[in-house]
Amino acid sequence: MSEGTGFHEEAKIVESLIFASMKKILVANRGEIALRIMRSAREMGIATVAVYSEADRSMPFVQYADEAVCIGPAPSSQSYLLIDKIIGAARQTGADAIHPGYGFLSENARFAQAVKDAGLIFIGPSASAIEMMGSKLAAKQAAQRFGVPMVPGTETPLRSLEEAREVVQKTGFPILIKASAGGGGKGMRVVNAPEELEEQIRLAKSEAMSAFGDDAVFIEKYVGSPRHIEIQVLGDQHGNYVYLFERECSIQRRHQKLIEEAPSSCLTPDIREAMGNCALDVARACQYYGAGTVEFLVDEKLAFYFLEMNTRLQVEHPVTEMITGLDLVKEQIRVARGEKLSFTQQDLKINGHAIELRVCAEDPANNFLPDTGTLTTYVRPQGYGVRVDDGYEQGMDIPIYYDPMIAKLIAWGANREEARERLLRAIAEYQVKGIRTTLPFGYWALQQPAFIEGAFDTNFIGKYFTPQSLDQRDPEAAKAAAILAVQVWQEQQRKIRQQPLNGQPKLWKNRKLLR
Ligand code: MV4
Repeated sequence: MSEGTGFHEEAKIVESLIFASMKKILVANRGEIALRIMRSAREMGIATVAVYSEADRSMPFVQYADEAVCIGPAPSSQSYLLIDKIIGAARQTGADAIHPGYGFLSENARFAQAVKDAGLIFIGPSASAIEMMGSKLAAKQAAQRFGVPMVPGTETPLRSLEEAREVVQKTGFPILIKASAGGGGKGMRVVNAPEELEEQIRLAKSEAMSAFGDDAVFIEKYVGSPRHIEIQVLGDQHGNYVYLFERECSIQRRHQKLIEEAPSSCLTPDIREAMGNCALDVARACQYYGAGTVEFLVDEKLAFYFLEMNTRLQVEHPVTEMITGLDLVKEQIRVARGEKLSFTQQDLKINGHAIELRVCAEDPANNFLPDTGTLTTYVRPQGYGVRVDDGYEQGMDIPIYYDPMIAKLIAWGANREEARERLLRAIAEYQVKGIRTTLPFGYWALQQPAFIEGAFDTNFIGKYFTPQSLDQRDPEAAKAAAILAVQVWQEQQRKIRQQPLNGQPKLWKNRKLLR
């Protein structure tokens, strides 16, 4: 054995003594993200456990896992949200860590703590960081201590109508009333005039109380046509941090993102760096570790304001992976094991451009109404720069119990235009029959002049999209198709005329053309 190999072996032994051992990960999630996590674990030589509901028995993520445990009936309140059942499954299978994915229990501080108390590793931030960022007011107070820019408004729970009137004196109308326990657009109310203020505060507080069991609300000046840009951050348990640039997420409908891209077409290197450093300040403020996302609003003048921090791996993380070359799930696992980040900010650079379309079982022609049924045809696009993260196979039913997202289609390109053209090509090659999806919406959106120019904000869909948008073909494409049709017809006529006039016409020769 060479000296080098010997050293490597020793290093491995030392590593196993220093770092928490992680031989088996339970994935407390379903669908595409469960598969996504298991694939990275497998590459790292870590075994995987799936937990699944009775509705998910035959799902690919259950097949893929090394072991699988049924944790209850289809409704998530009786399966994927049951902390005790999930920790029980980890004990039963001898898993030493739990990855929560996104949604479900991923941002539940009690779950993170319960996992830790059971002697297991939670692959995510500490329970205290989740809790702090779960309170939008606590998050704003922490960010304020680091001088992170925020929308003018309040950073403490609104105590009286008088206080509200004073704040509004300074901000002017319109304002937003937001629930501290809300987030992601939940529990937000716009107030346009002073006479609405009292009533809207009352409604906001009672709504927040019944939705979250916490009636704390605060005021922010309403930013009219913002862009939604978020910064991906990564921290280890030794106080090292990096930001992995931004994701542009402005193309959304009712707080449901539909198209995300990295990098944003509107940021300059200076603003990108300033936002990145602010995001790291927010992460430091709650001693964050693992992967997290800091959300900002960006106005027309490119002024940016901290909104909130998401303490989970996000749906749209692949666009960041495509432009940085990192595997975010592997990084999460390494950090959870106690390893130090193996790179610094200087090592990171943006390589090309990536755009993601969420493929949801929704009918874009009918107000994006969720559609259920059987995937009678399901053929994925392939080729250079195309990535499909999905969780179903042809012939499967899409259950009604869970999120309607069935796949994420991601295209990478050397630049934004190549990524856009590649995503269009991939959408055209994606064959889905049996359920309606957001694929036609994506095909439309990517061809809009505002999208091509990168000149859009969170009002993109409201401003440009109507159900008729999906019928209207590109006029140029329609013209080209008409010309081609005439040419084909003329060619056929010419061949028909060439047939012998008497005797049996040799139609078989032109069978394909004449049919
Ligand atoms: C705002 C805003 C305008 N002004 N705050 C919605 C999600 C939540 N994270 C915060 N949200 C907003 N906060 C102020 N002061 C507009 C939104 C908003 C929005 C933000 C990001 C992406 C899409 C959005 C759609 C509508 C409203």
